[in-house]
Amino acid sequence: MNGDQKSDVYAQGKQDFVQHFSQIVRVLTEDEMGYSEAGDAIARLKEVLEYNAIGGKYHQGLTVLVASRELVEPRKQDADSLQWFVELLQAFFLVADDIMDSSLSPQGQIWWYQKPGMGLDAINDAMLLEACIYHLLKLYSTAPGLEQPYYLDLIKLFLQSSYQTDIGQTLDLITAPQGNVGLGRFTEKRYKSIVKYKAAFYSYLPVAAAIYMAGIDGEKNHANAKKILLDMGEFLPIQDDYLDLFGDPSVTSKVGADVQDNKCSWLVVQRLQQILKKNYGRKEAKKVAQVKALYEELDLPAVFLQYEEDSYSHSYSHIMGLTEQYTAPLTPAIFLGLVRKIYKQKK
Ligand code: GPP
Ligand code: MG
Ligand code: MG
Ligand code: MG
Repeated sequence: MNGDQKSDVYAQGKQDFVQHFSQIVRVLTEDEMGYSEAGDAIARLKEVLEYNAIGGKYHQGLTVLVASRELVEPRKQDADSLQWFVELLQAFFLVADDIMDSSLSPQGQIWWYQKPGMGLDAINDAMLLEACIYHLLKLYSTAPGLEQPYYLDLIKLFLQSSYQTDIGQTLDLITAPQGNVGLGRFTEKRYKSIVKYKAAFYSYLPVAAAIYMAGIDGEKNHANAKKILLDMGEFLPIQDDYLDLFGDPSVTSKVGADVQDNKCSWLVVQRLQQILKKNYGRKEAKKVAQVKALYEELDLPAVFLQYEEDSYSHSYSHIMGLTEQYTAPLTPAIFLGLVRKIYKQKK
């Protein structure tokens, strides 16, 4: 399938997809949990859904559609609804992510959390969006004629994907502490872990959902899909990091702030590596000085001192812990002497 054909499949599905949204809202708003007093909350939920789940690229939702078409066509109504479940998860992550990242909005647009008078209430709205997924799964799984064997698999899949994405968001946030710049954190290894958890597993979700819906059994299919998608899933966040600084806000509909937010972006990781590649392993004193300056900027001397400290205490307690097992002539003194000699050496 070439790129044009592929985007056609996405474009063709989009209209039906958007049209089906009203049904999702209807199902959610008609079900007032039997409590008419909850009406005001349901009205708020409708507003949250319409503001946050509509207007994006629907990439995740349409991927469910495209993947289901390639597999066995499941029951139409089910497939249509399910595509929206992944979009609801996306909407939940977006609302929460914008709060945590203090995202700036482009001209003429405001994010949900920025609405006047909103404040921290937006946190609850994000939670509502997430709860809708499981609420809908429950409603659909018990609706007469719609009971399907794969609902439990889907619940597990959504829970697992959310957990992994949450872990990824945690890594993303703790690697970008506010007001505490430390370029040393921005390693390729850390970057890979962040994107693996926050985005790569997430890109497996729509395809896995389609596989379950199509009733295709087997660990092997899931394992294969996961392998391919985890690899591919690394690209999207890299593109997102690039566009954060170099994208045109009128096209991307967002204003980047990764630099201001101290984020472990692909760009900073690349830049640090570039400096090393240019200067490392060269004889010129200037290049050596560049490497040293970078190391200082990365705070590596402090990293070393901390390592020395930790390693010393580790060896020390290890030796002391084993004391009882020693028999002469192998006394702890031999090891302690050695430990004291090698640590804190100045040459
Ligand atoms: C957040 O990264 C990305 C995720 C949590 C993956 C789930 C999908 C979403 C689109 C939220 P980010 O903070 O760099 O995203 P953005 O640049 O869109 O704020
Ligand atoms: Mg963000
Ligand atoms: Mg973020
Ligand atoms: Mg980003």
